[in-house]
Amino acid sequence: MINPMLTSCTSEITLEGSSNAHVPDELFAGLLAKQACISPKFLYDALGSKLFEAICELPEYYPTRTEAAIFARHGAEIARAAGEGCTLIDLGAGNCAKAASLFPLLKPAQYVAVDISTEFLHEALAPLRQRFAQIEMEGLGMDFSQQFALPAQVRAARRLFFYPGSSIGNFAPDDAYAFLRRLRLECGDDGAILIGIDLAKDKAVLDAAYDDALGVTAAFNLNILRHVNTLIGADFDIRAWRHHGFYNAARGRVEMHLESTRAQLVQWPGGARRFEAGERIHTENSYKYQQADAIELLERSGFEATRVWTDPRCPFAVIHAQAMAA
Ligand code: AVJ
Repeated sequence: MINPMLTSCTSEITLEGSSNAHVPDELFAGLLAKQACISPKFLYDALGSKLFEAICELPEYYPTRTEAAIFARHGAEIARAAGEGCTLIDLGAGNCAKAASLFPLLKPAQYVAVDISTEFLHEALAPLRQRFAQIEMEGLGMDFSQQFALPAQVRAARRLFFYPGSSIGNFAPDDAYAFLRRLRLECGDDGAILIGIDLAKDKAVLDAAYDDALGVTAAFNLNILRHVNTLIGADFDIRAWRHHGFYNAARGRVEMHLESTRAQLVQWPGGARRFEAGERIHTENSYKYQQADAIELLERSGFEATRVWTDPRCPFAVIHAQAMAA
């Protein structure tokens, strides 16, 4: 059952609005909106990043496994498309495992791992520096969903933006376009993107992937409230909320919500919000694309698809696209 009122709320990662320093403002605005929402980027504190890692191990959660199989199967072709010696910029690097799996074939000159979950990122990067001593490495703890400027130590030549896992799905299509335009501006005419995009599929498969039997996705979603408690000193009672994750076929996206199981007041220094029993907080959208639409979106953004790799058993696309001369 979908409450159409909820869909007006933006739980996508938005491009406008506050910078990192204004995180609380962004949270207050979402919590006080008629249809309450929390940006999915707040799913990723140190525990949230670990819970997402656990999600990637679940039998129901197909994207990570499907994409990894594409990398394993077509790694040599991917490396040929990208070329050795690029500046590999990993957006939402997390545990850095996906990029690391490509290092032996891709042989990047520099690896730049970017993630909002700073502590988790630096823990992941340390062993990689040992294992791949010949690759120059940078870890950037930042929110790249906002306007971002890459620091001077990031090489300018042959930038390859690596955006795997269908993280692009967290943006509404218009914001995805704006985000990709920014990437196009951040790489020169010799730049490219290697992106993983989840494709629309059977509702039953999607529902199970975002509401798994073990309840790991539920814990991941509920953890956002713990994180918000830490960020703004709120007093969310985690036990009074219930996870929902389902495919909204009409909107072409998976949605995650948290439902209040009773009437309650949530307070934080300087504010409060009353929630009725059954009222929901929208925490994530995960858009699922048609392959042709994904390619068209990249082309409108200034990237020409050079290769597309898919999995015949599970619709998911890995696309290498070259910057088109401006
Ligand atoms: C990291 C945004 C790609 O949308 O599938 C996993 C996050 N949410 N389970 C996704 C997520 C619930 C994931 N992305």
